[in-house]
Amino acid sequence: MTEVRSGGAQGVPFDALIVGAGFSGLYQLLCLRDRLGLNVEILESASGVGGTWYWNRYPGARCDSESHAYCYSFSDALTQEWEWSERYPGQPEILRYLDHVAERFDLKRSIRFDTRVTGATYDEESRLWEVTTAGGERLSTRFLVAAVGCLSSANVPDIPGLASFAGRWYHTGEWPHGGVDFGGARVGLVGTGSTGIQAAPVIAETAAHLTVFQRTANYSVPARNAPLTQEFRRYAKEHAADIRRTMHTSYNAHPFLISDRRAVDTPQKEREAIYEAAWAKGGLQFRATFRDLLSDPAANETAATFIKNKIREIVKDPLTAEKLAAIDHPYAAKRPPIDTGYFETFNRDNVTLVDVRATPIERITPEGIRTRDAEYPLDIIVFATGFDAMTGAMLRMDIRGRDGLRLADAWAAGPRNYLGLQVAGFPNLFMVTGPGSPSVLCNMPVPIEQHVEWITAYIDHMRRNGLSSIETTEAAMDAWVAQVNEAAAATLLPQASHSWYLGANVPGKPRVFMPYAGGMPKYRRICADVAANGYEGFVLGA
Ligand code: FAD
Ligand code: N01
Repeated sequence: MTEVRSGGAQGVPFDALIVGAGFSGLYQLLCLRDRLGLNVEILESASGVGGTWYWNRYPGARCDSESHAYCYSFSDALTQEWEWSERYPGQPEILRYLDHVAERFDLKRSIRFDTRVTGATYDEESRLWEVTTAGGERLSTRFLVAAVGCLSSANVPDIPGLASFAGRWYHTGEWPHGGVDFGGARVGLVGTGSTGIQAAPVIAETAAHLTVFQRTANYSVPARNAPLTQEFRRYAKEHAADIRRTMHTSYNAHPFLISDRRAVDTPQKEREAIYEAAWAKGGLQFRATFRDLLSDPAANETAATFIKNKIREIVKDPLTAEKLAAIDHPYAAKRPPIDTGYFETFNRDNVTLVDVRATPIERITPEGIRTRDAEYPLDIIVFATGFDAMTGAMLRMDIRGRDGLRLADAWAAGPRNYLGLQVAGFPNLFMVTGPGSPSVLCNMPVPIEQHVEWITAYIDHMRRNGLSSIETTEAAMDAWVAQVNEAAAATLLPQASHSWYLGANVPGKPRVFMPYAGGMPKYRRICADVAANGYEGFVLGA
């Protein structure tokens, strides 16, 4: 292992600082420290590694990528030695996995925990970033890698009266480590995205009463989670290379491909049978049943109708069923949840659904939540209200680039960038899976590994060529933003007008479709070509 020379403390600048110790930051550290031999550390606000899986400890939290794909693939030894227990492991198991990775590769000695980065300023003369932390540290570094997560900035809605609430309230993305006891409590759950849909069935098991406040009805397909059989585990290990190849070929980087069939060309009976089989199998494969689901409204309608009919079959009370099935956007135009008994939960006597689009929440009172036409007394409120996605964590740091340019100003009209990796005016600052990259539309470990390896190769290239700064250009950003918009426009994704892909869930946030929807294989090729062509779109400085 490379000897790490001391950085920062003696005034020696770091070669690189990484912000964040989730999937992205851990691998970035390994690459820069152990493969390139750089003097590098991670700054992490949490007290441990894991990122998403450190923070999201809410009841029911688990992944919706299958376990054999929701992990790193860079180390064959790691793949062979780690045993997943379930098709979709829960948060504690994924956190154990990331902790294992950190221990196995001896990463923790290079991580400063409980260290929140509050600012980063680029110094033109020294070509260094000066990074400041909430604890008052000032550290300088040549490269700054923001591995801050696309879904790491909790979005607590600004509902009047929250401070007056006499009970307890929690955001799912900042869940207490000791857990929350719902026993005998009247619980209000606000939000029916992937998180609310996972949490509701589990909370309902112990709460005296659960009231689900739904603003936008949502699709969900059963996860059909189950323990992994010995046979499947053996298969996944023996075929790890094939699985990796499939993930690298697949549009969403999952270990399965989207079918070549079109829903609109498939006879109705056959189409229904395909949906039934996918429903029975469970999981995100449902989205892969036909290749036109996300491009042709008529095709999408067939999937949407199938799921809405399933909701009506499952939910016994017709009024509740209608509220749950009153979905106003195409299937999968918002990130499609998968669930374990979500719709069935509304058949319980202790669960009520409140449609807060019809009767909006007016305020939170000391006793509970008041909508336009009723008051709901509550002991606990759970906000499953999502995140200031893709840009929130970047903008919560006060980042200032060349000539004092604030990132917040550069992104006032939306997160302009090149390849989701860099922003003009911010030399030597990289984002891992930033806006403008396919990231959140994928099984994320795959785009994370691709970005980290690309950034590593780039930094290596610079060092070998004696270069000290790299920065993208306005022209490269304009061209890339046009490509991102074009890719989105070719899909139905922008049609979910309230989705976080568009920033619509955060009041005042610019409405821009943020991820690159052209697919991971195409994006990978674009990045490889950029590198092969002498890092086109970047200006390299001596
Ligand atoms: P994160 O895991 O978010 O880590 C970012 C880290 O940066 C955090 O630890 C944070 O504390 C730290 N940080 C941020 N700002 C600062 C700062 N200013 N100073 C210091 N530290 C900072 N993706 C999938 O592909 N499949 C799934 O099944 C899946 N399930 C998910 C379930 C949930 C509940 C959520 C919320 C997301 C899920 N995702 C899933 C997306 C998930 O975020 C990614 O898969 C992945 O974990 C992201 O890793 P990351 O390292 O990029 O970011
Ligand atoms: O957040 P969301 P999430 N009043 O933004 C509602 C990943 N993830 O945490 O749609 C009332 O999707 C909001 O309503 P609306 C995955 O990528 C994965 O659930 O804005 N309601 C919506 O219903 C996912 O997409 C898993 O009208 C309010 C909900 O809150 C991403 O994380 C599990 C409101 C927020 O849904 C985010 O998911 C969990 C208000 N003021 C998360 N404000 C897996 O299974 C917001 N809402 C892998």
